[in-house]
Amino acid sequence: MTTSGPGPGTATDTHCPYCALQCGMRLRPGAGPEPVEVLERPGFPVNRGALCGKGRTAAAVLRPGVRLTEPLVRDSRDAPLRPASWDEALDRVAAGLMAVRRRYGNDAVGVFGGGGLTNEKAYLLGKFARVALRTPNIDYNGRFCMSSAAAAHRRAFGIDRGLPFPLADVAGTDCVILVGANPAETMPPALRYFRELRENGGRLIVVDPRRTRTADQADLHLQPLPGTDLALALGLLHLLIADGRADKDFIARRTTGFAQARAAAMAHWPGRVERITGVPVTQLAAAAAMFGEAPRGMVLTARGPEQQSKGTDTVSAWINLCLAAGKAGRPGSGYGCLTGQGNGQGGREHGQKADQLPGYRSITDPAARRHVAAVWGIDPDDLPGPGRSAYELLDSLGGDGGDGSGGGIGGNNSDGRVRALLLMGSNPAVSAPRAAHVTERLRALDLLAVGDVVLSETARLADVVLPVTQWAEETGTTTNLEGRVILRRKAVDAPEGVRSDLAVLHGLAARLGVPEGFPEDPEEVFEELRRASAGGQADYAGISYGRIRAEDGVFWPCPAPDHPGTPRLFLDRFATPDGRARFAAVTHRPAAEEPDGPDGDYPLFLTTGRVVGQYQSGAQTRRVDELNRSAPGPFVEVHPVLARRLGVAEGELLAVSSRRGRAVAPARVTDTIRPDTVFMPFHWGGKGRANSLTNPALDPVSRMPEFKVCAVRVEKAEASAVTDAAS
Ligand SMILES: Nc1nc2c(c(=O)[nH]1)N[C@H]1C(S)=C(S)[C@@H](COP(=O)(O)OP(=O)(O)OC[C@H]3O[C@@H](n4cnc5c(=O)[nH]c(N)nc54)[C@H](O)[C@@H]3O)O[C@H]1N2
Ligand SMILES: Nc1nc2c(c(=O)[nH]1)N[C@H]1C(S)=C(S)[C@@H](COP(=O)(O)OP(=O)(O)OC[C@H]3O[C@@H](n4cnc5c(=O)[nH]c(N)nc54)[C@H](O)[C@@H]3O)O[C@H]1N2
Ligand code: SF4
Ligand SMILES: [Mo]
Repeated sequence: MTTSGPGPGTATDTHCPYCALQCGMRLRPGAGPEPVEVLERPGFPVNRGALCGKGRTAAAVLRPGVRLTEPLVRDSRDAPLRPASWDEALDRVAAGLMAVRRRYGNDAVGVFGGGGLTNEKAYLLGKFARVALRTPNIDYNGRFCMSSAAAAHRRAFGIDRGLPFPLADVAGTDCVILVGANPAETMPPALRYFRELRENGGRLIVVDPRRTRTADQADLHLQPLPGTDLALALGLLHLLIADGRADKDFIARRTTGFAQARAAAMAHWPGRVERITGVPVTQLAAAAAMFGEAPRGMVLTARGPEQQSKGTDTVSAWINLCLAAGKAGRPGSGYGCLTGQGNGQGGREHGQKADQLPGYRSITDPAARRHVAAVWGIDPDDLPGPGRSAYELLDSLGGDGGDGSGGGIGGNNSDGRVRALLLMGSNPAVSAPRAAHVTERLRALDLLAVGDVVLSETARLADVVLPVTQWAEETGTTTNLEGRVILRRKAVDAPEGVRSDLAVLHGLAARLGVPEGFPEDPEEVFEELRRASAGGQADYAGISYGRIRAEDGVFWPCPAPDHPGTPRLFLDRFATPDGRARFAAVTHRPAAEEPDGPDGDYPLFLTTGRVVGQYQSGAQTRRVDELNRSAPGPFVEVHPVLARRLGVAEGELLAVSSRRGRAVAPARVTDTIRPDTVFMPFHWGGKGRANSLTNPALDPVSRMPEFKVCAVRVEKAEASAVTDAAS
């Protein structure tokens, strides 16, 4: 169980710290300012040596001048952060958590995690919340990312794994519909498979309100209004059935619920769908024919259709289309979701989600509670129940304010508010919806403790900042978008003064009176995770560090050491009790907030997303010069027709206002976007923060906020407007 670094001069095979592709890379001790140099690792099958700019420059964030190297504490609310010893910092956090628990009850403390954390960290964080803090209130940023696709997956297939097949299978199918996904910017090395698909004679259909660099490569680009994917999918299903292309044999043998789904689709005839989506009937018919005629096919969704207040139903509608076409549970066919964060898949399996226990078990299932409690050595009755979802948790922070929509927790915390928060691996002051409100809530806490590698916008608000080790400085597993469990390996020692997240949890648990059960060694944590996951849906029991090293990763479920792992799911049966996939009878509904007409206060759609040069809240990538040169700051994409109406030229400042706030950023004039819609990337805080505008309307099933649709007003801003924009 060694986690120490390799000898001098040796190269270490590991993986990128950023997105869910988890590209393989090789690190060599660096000769320049960076402690390691990033090299290609052609042998890793997913990216085959290719890296995007973020991966290539990831070592820049390891530099001492860029990252945190000592704990910081604040002596009072208004005092500045100052350096402190680890003992002082951990004592402060433990005392603050204990004080709140004593005064208000266990459920007045909360934990917020991240989908970038390794499986070991995510697992131990969930255990820390339930065993050391005994609070139900833990959730994570994956709620903003994966939750709608996860809910729809489980509804249809009984299990949630982003891709039920290796990504390389994309190259060998006949037709792919890529819905609200822009891999040209978000996963560049994955584009290879879409290119190969077309070289092999397959077709690519892209659904996106913007003609992205991904859409440029498509055979057909459908450009719907934001928030109308549900109607679009129903319209395609309608046409597929009307054209006699439904696979009756597959439907009869392998599915249930078709009659109801069919009835719902029949109410979405092409003319109606054209009116809702803005996609012409001819294009709808072309797409339905292309997909229906293809012998094999896939639908892949990403955040476009998922980050909606109806994201779960929307994904269900796309799954319905696959099922009706007989394109699921067969080699070369299926529905998949392109998971986002580095460990977006594993992060949702091991218990940092409010309603889950390790192994993708439900926290309300008595058998699951018994199993996990036995591994943890506690009484099942002492395990808390489900807590609040991410936005509801953030909204409930602090002694007063918030919408108080949370609810569902007991204890003696009569007003149900969370007054102390431990946060690891997220930067919600930039990335949460309605971010000005969330920032105010974070400020209202009795204690905010943040573990991070850099001083993020959220860490700046903290009472205690804990500087932690990064990808190249530690060992741990992640699970990529294919469900492949892989090993990040330590390549270099961290600077003195920095500790691992696992060591932080170990130190805090000991101070909270739980000295056992929180090991600092990642492999020891993984061994426990294997046992906790055994028999669950995401079964890792047969996976070990040794096997991952030998096999370039192992696909879960893998219930035993001699089990080969499961690259392809559902070929014989779906993971439902009767083995059949379930259609969902879903119907279209409008977004929670729509433009209020040409003369209204908020006449335009705003949608948000990403650019290739920055990652998420930008906490890491905004510290890398090369990336800042390629993506220097926020912008507002506007169509030339709209720009003319606003009297604004390229580069001039625009003020964008919604019912929640205001943001100011330069115009980027382009005919690749619909004239009724503007787009902002969300990678920056300050005046150009897109999330000052976004709507925290939640999907009723997944509790996913509607990042992709809200109503705004756009005006030319005077330079003076910059100073009074929301900060
Ligand atoms: N460079 C970079 N790469 C990343 C990340 C990053 O921050 N930067 N983040 C990683 C993470 S965590 C994630 S989740 C993934 C996200 O990966 P993607 O989902 O590919 O990224 P987004 O840009 O959020 O959204 C994709 C597309 O959805 C479109 N869209 C907007 N509204 C709608 C709509 O209503 N319907 C449809 N059909 N489409 C719509 C947008 O125009 C955008 O082009 O990327 C991962 N990779
Ligand atoms: N408007 C809009 N908002 C969005 C989205 C959108 O499309 N539009 N997308 C949403 C999505 S899909 C996502 S995933 C979220 C992501 O948004 P965030 O949750 O803010 O994600 P990151 O910016 O990756 O923040 C991760 C933080 O953890 C730190 N960190 C990195 N590794 C570690 C580690 O090992 N340990 C610890 N303790 N810290 C670490 C990083 O430095 C960084 O500060 O944003 C959501 N917000
Ligand atoms: S595509 Fe994702 S995993 Fe690959 S190098 Fe870029 S950020 Fe890293
Ligand atoms: Mo994400």
